[in-house]
Amino acid sequence: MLDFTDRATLPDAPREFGFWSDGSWRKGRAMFERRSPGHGVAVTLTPKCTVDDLNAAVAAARRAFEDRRWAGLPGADRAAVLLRTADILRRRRDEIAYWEVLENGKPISQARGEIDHCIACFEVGAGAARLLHGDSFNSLGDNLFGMVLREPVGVVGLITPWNFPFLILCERIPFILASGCTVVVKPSEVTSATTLLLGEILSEAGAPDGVYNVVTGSGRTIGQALTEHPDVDMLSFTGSTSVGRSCVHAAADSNFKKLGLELGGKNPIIVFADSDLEDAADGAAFGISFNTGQCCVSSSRVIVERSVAREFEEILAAKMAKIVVGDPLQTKTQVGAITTDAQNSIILGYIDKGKAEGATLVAGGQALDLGGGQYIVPTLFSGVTPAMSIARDEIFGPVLSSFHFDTLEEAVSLANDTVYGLAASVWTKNIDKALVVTRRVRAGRFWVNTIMAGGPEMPLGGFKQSGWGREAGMYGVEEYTQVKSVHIEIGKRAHWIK
Ligand code: TXE
Repeated sequence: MLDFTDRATLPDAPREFGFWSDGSWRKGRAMFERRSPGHGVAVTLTPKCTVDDLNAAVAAARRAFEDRRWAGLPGADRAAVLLRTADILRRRRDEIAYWEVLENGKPISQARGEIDHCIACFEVGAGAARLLHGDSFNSLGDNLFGMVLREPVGVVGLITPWNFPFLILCERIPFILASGCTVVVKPSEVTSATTLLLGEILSEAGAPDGVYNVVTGSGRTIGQALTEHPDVDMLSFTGSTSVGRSCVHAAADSNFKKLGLELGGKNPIIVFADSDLEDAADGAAFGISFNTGQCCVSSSRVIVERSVAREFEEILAAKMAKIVVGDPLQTKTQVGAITTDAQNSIILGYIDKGKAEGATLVAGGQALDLGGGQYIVPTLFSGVTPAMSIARDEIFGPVLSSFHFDTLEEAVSLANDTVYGLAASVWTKNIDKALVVTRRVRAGRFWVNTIMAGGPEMPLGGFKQSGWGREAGMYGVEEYTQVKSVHIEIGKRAHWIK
């Protein structure tokens, strides 16, 4: 029996999972072995599904949608399933966090906090299921009454990445299910375990068979086939901008499925001289180190007023040096392992490029060898100029670039000097500056004197090349609906042919 508490240890052998389709576990014909990025040992085996497995899952989701076993329920009944799911997640919190740590490499205390957030997502989703409604028009004259119905889009395909396997899933699933849609999920091949576990949890909570299905496997085969599937009505994709672009092509070339996209970010954090510099430095250190910077809303560019730049960077570097990097199963760890070998090489490559392009390394910069895992110390570069690759590209690792500005105009222009627009923050004690910057920076999520705060009541999503649409809250559930205009004649209709 595995122990999921603070004394958690590695499993003796990798745990084997099936895939989840039409309400039950199915056996995979070939398996993918996942090694813990923090420990280097095999921890899970998940199926390499075939396109036939995917087609069967889509067919199950289609049946479950068309016979109205889910969409036909009162919102209160869907809400009850979502609330029971939240209860089961509360009970199984430490176990889900454990598998998340072993496949992803994130620290156990962070993973547990994420599951708490997921529980909140299901509770907010339950509220959304009951509150979802359309509109009416009582202004069309005495002979006509108009209603706008919100109807579920249908079968949704959901493709998720490896950085927040369960959190990103739970920022979408409760809202997809609240709308009455059914879903086929394709998680990242390296972090599929917790997405699979949600199948049996939703089933225990009372979700009918076929409402939630998971097919595991590679992006190139299963992911691509899902994006091209003619019987999928909508696709929600979170991942790289390049695969996001291929989703747009696949949708156009198949059935014009509706798309929701959450893609990359290169998020600015603007620090004015009148801010509390300790607070801002703490926010910047957290913003770049949380989830080892493998986070779409990581604040990877700090834009600091020149008059305090040196002082600020000293405070920030001192804080970054105190961050506890290490074994993700230890509760004191703040920064765990880099999730994949490929990502580890990408991040180290950018650290080399930063040095080669002439930026000054102020903190970190080195990889750590901690007994079989792959770790990178949170890194700060100063003297970064807008043309450098560390200034422009989404590194997706704990590498922060510092820029300096003299005027508010310059700060806003540096902040907006990116193809992305996912998140941003500003630090100042001056309300006028805070509001001007909030209005002028183009980003879907914005924080003033804080960072990464918020809950599933608030919408998530990006401007510019960071994506299309919004997830979570009432905005999120509405994305999974389409509106129908209904016109009702009152009394006798005037005849066209007299
Ligand atoms: O992402 P991919 P990767 C960025 C980050 C990172 C880079 C590459 O910069 O360095 O992307 O990461 C599935 N059709 N982000 O390669 O490939 C894949 O199996 C359909 C930012 O892991 O986009 C997985 O389930 N699906 C991002 C999902 O897409 C395909 C989070 C994401 O993988 C597919 C992750 C295809 N052709 C990476 N190819 C963020 N901003 O949150 C792959 N997939």
